[in-house]
Amino acid sequence: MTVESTAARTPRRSAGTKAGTTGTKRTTSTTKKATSAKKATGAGKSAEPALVQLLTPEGKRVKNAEFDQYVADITADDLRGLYRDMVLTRRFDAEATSLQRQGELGLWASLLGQEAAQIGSGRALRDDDYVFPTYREHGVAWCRGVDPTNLLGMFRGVNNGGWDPNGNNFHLYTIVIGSQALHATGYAMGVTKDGADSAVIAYFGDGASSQGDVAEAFTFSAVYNAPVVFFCQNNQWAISEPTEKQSRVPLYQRAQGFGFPGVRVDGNDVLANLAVTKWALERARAGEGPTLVEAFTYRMGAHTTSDDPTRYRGDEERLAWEAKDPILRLRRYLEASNHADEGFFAELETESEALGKRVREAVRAMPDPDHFAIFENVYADGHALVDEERAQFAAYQASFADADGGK
Ligand SMILES: Cc1ncc(C[n+]2csc(CCOP(=O)(O)OP(=O)(O)O)c2C)c(N)n1
Ligand SMILES: [Mg+2]
Repeated sequence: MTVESTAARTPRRSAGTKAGTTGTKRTTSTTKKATSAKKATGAGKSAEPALVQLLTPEGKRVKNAEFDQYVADITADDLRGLYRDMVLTRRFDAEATSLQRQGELGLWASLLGQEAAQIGSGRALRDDDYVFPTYREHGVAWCRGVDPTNLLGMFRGVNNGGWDPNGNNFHLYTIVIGSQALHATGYAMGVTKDGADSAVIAYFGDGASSQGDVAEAFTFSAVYNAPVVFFCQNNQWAISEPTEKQSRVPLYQRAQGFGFPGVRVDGNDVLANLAVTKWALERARAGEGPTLVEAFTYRMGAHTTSDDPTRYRGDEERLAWEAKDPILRLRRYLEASNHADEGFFAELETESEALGKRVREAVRAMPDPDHFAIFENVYADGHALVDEERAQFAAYQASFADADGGK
């Protein structure tokens, strides 16, 4: 396994901390692949946490005895596909940020820098798997086939979600930090009761890892051997709080105390994220229970468009992470291995611009909702209190008409 310290700020570690963790004992159908990969999460002697990496920041493919097998069948076409996914996701994200700045959206949470973690893990999923995202999983939504324009209604304030979760097995964005880890665990327990072999994945951040909901999800999923993957994007910041304020040990080691494996992957390496997530999903399908994946990455932009990161972090670490850009490293690999030519990159550029235009036009055309619609979905058969609130709201609305001379 290649171990590279990508930490711009090395997490504070307690003495004697080992990289990796113990696995679950309740292995029912351990495949050879899974057994061997589990070693990658085992105790290491190095002082730095182990980091699974298949592509270096320079775009060089490095061998990995445990995880290569999960991307062994990847074709040049697949690699170009991963690149395309990342480029289009970044373009969509940039458009959304601009739309917020132009007053078309109330807020936007950018995924800039986290494309590899999201596309790699998103492309590891099967259609029948179920995803529980935070509010930043635009790349995963893309992989699930959710139209990007549907992600923007909530941020424009014209709907409460914008897509049918069961249409793409992609749950609605969740703002209550960490709560979706419990939703995912409950869903995964249900999958087992149904006798299905699909898996569930819960996305959350480094900050969320401190939430009680996440700890409870870890406990329940371990005890009930639920087929769930906890995919933690450690982007180094929870708004203005650095990861050092979340944990005294590397986050992936948290899993050890709950009795399931944890692994740290280079979050900016799309191949490594694909391989590690496939491994974790395979474990879930094989009845081996939960896995914690810590994708070690970086939030290149602000927490949201309401945040100004220059108030709490310097340029130095951003520049260090820019050198590890996920898109650039795959481009370097594609070019060096002659898997893509200039024509491919030029065509993608045209496609990106077309996506930006489509998103812009779709957002501007979104109709304002009926202001009274919110009262319709509270109770199936209506309720006196809701009627009272509707009447109050109607009076409030009417007061504006009075102020405006009855217009
Ligand atoms: C239960 C709860 N507490 C606080 C907040 C406010 N809040 C919104 S985002 C955030 C930080 C989350 O950080 P992290 O989990 O690292 O995810 P990231 O935003 O970095 O992707 C907080 C505290 C919230 N939404 N929900
Ligand atoms: Mg974070």
